[in-house]
Amino acid sequence: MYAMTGATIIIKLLERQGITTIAGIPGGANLPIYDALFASQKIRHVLARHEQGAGFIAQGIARATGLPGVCFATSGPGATNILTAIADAYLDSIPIICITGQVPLSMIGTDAFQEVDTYGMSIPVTKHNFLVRSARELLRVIPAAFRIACSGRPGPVLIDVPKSVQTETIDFEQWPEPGRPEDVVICEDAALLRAVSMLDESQRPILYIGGGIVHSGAAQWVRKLAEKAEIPVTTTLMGLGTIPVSHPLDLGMLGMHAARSTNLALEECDLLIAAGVRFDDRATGKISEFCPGARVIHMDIDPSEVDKLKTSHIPLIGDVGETLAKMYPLVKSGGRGRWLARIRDLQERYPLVSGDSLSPRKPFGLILAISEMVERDAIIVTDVGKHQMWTAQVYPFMRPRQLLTSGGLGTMGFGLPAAIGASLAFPERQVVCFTGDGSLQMNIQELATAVEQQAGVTIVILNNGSLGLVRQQQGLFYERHHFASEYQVNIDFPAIARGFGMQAYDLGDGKTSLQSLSGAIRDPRPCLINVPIHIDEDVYPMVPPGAANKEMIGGYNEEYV
Ligand SMILES: Cc1ncc(C[n+]2csc(CCOP(=O)(O)OP(=O)(O)O)c2C)c(N)n1
Ligand SMILES: [Mg+2]
Repeated sequence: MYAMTGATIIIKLLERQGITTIAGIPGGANLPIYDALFASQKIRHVLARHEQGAGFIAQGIARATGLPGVCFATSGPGATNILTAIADAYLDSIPIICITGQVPLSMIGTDAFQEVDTYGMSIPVTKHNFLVRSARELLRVIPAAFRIACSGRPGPVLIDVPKSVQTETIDFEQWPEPGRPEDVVICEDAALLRAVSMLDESQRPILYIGGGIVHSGAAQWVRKLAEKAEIPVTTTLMGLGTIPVSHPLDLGMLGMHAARSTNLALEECDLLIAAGVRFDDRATGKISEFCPGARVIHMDIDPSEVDKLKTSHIPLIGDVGETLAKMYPLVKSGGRGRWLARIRDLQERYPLVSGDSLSPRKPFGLILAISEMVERDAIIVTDVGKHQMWTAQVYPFMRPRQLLTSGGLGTMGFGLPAAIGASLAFPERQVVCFTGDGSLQMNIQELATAVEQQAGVTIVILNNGSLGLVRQQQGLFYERHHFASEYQVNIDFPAIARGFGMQAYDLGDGKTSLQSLSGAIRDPRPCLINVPIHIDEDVYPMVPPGAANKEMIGGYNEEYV
């Protein structure tokens, strides 16, 4: 027989789930949970400097490992601050568990100090959420939260725990089993066989793969199927790394900032095998004109994704890894030499990188030079903006979970705390965060957390003195009205980083060279490198928002560059 408070039950259940790191910030409404955490020998607490930082640290852990990350916030402002990180996890299907403090049950609905309706506000941005009404409920709710976060299509779960529930003591006989993912759903055989013959008939198929492949651990099956049936593979931003960049069948990213050859190949394909993707507008452009001549096979674990934006000829609802594995032995091998030759021809005609873009003072050259300085198992994190797209375009990603980036929500401020989370999960690996001067300022306070935790992150600022991606759109579509997108103050980021206790370097100081920093990048302590980038360096090619992918502008062989 056990007698325990709700707060202690929470911490013990988290320990039983195997949780070893929690990021958060304490406050009045979650102090009992913090007091129980104080007594834990198994869980390390990471004190973030803003709850959004805590949420993204938990996400960094979850994205790097595939296992759920946990974060804590107090009621009211703590909860509202963490909501952005939860919404971000929701759009990218990342399993995190967020436990918020709430005012005591008797005060709910009275506009008590630091009371907001966290449950209500989190409904649209969580996979599931709970408002716990008794300590006993925790024995059911906490394992259920983990099961839900990790089963099927993963996602964030929020548990709001009133302070009176945290302090309530109950007796109970037995601990519940930890929450584990449910068995995966397998697609129907009849549909699978139809998909196999559709593929066998196709002359110009393309595999279009995304984050679902990463979540299901299906990268090896993508590769095997692609190699056997000679299918070129394009990935979304979330899918980068699932097929190595060096692979001859890799087409890179599709969509708004894809290589021209990739979008043109999609125009010509006769069969689109969409696997673990959701036809996001950044990938498809104007959906009615996406892959105009193609039949569509759509594989996804989440039935609500099928036919949501693009009607499929054959939906295959189930775990994508299982679906691809079942398909692999059944499909005909080879026979698509002409299609592969056509694609090589497009790629030669429209290279993404060429000429002076390889100078290390230019974005592509800088990113490629850094990729050669870091170890192969380094984890790459980005923020949101031009620097994110340049990284997605040219970094040689070789494995799933190598790139951590905010895809669906596109949240500036994601990079630094997510990089800290990744480093906490894999302390022996190098973690490089490519950020922008705008994005870094959204969660710059987490520099303190990185120093305090001695997280081995290298922060590389591509500093163009502007909200670059916004400024680019103003240049192209708003008559060059560069309004509210150019910073008037030149910030000395290295001085700020040093103020937080971090090593810092400036490639703009006239004496520091990138090559001289290889020791600093390898150093396990956190460091920051400021790299001046010309304000007019833009990201090309680009599909104008709302246009069809074939209407992309810029890139080599075009008047824009
Ligand atoms: C929280 C948030 N606010 C606003 C935006 C809109 N936005 C997208 S990119 C961008 C500019 C990013 O600037 P910076 O981080 O310096 O990157 P750059 O594009 O200059 O490389 C803005 C404001 C956003 N994505 N996220
Ligand atoms: Mg910028």
